[in-house]
Amino acid sequence: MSILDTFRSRIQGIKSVVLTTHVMPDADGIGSEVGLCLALRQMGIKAICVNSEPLPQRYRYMDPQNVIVDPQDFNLNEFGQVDLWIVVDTNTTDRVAAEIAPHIKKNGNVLFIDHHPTPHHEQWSQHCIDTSAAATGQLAGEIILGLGLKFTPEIALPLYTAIIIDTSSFRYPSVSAKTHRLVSQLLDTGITRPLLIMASMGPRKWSICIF
Ligand SMILES: [Mn+2]
Repeated sequence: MSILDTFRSRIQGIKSVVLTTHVMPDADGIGSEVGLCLALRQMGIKAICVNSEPLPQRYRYMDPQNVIVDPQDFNLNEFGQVDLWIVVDTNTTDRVAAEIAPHIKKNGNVLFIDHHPTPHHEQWSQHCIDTSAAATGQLAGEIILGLGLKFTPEIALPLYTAIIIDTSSFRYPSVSAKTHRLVSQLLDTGITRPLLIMASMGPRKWSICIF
């Protein structure tokens, strides 16, 4: 079953999703969960992200709608039933924060979206895992397009950041034509690339850029 078909089948008929990522969230984890969360909301699904650590200052711009909450602010009773947990950029609850992992295990309905190898080969078909993808953000973007949803700037910016940081600005061999095709559609939303790079990577001295 393709990743898109797997995702589609897992969200079929569901009303609520909680997303999270690995401990010490990086740009790929944050970007993928925010992009998917906003896309799921476009579909009328109640969605929120729960991270155990606050967003680093340099990544705050990736979540202008504050879809990420910390576990203290996430009241399961208030949120109601969780139909599905989505974990991005890792494929094991061992790498999910200790405050969050028990909720996922207790619920049991979990979908991993990831590009890292996993020892649990038998579970690959049940999850959205593609080790050839340059970033989880690439997988998330391809899923969103595959569902027929439109990229908004608020979806595109975190996904673009995820890809650019995880590929170290398109330097790794995992970057493919598919990566660039997706990125072109992200940029078509009008997101501002130079500001983004400055905001996420910090200032660079000209000497570093030139030499
Ligand atoms: Mn990644």
